[in-house]
Amino acid sequence: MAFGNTKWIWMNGKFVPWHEATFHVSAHALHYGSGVFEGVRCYETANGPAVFRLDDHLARLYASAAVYGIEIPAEPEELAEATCELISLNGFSSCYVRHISFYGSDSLALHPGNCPVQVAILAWPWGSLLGAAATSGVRITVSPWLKFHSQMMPTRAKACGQYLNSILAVRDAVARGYHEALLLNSQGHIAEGSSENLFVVCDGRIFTNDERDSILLGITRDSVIEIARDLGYDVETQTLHLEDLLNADEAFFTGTAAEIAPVSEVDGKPIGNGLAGRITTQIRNAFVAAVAGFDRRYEHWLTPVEQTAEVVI
Ligand code: PPE
Repeated sequence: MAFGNTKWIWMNGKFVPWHEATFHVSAHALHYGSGVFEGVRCYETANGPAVFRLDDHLARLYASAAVYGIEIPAEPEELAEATCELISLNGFSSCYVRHISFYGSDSLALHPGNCPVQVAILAWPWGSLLGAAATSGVRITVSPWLKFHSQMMPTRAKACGQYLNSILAVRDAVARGYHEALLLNSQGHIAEGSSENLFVVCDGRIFTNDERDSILLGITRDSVIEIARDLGYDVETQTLHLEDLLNADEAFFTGTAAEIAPVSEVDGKPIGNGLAGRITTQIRNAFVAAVAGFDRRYEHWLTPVEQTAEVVI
């Protein structure tokens, strides 16, 4: 399993051993994807592990939940505290964290009615989603699947069932020998990767799209915009056309799981010189410094994980 040596899971207010963290097969979310989640990273810093932009991720979790009427049975402060305790109990110095809240078991009518809302947190060590391609360059393909329009399902919400669209796209891309898919939206403009936002660099200026093009508003995207501006770059949000990407000097993906990954080619056509670009590398280095606590300007993005002594079950 990819989950390594995770010992503890936090579930509905309690820490439970990995093998006991189960829900019933009649859970509403299993059948209909009626849940919301977050992916967060915890990084090693000189002062111990620290969670990157935890409050912003939790704010998005509650906003996603509100869209689907999911009343998370815990306060954000409780989830924040549980996240840090979970990381500490598992003894991780860095890891990926998944918060999930969903409709459990009561009825399988589509209207979730009285299905109890469940909430859980998992943590496990996870390197960059795109592996070696995150350094050498990600080879992407324009997906035959379109990103759903935000009037069909709100793309700002990070909801479980919405990811079937991404799964179709990434499975197709990998089956055709690419690392990742790029989804266009119903207007034919660039939306995003299956699990990343896209930036393009042209003549020293940086461009990315926004919610008007049916994307998830990524927290890494937001961090990169701030970091790039602090580095003195002009960052503009506007609709991106496929030609903008094909003619770009550089392009890169951003996401919690993928972090910052240069896009080296699109359907076999190299972007720029087909290597990680200079500006991409500069932003990536600044991001790495920020998450590791080396840059005081971004310290407020880090929630330190205190050492927890024991589990109270
Ligand atoms: N778009 C999509 C569709 C998306 O799923 C993500 C994150 C992003 C953009 C970037 O958002 P942010 O992580 O806040 O910068 N995808 C998460 C889960 C996907 C996966 O595990 O793969 C993630 O990166 O954790």
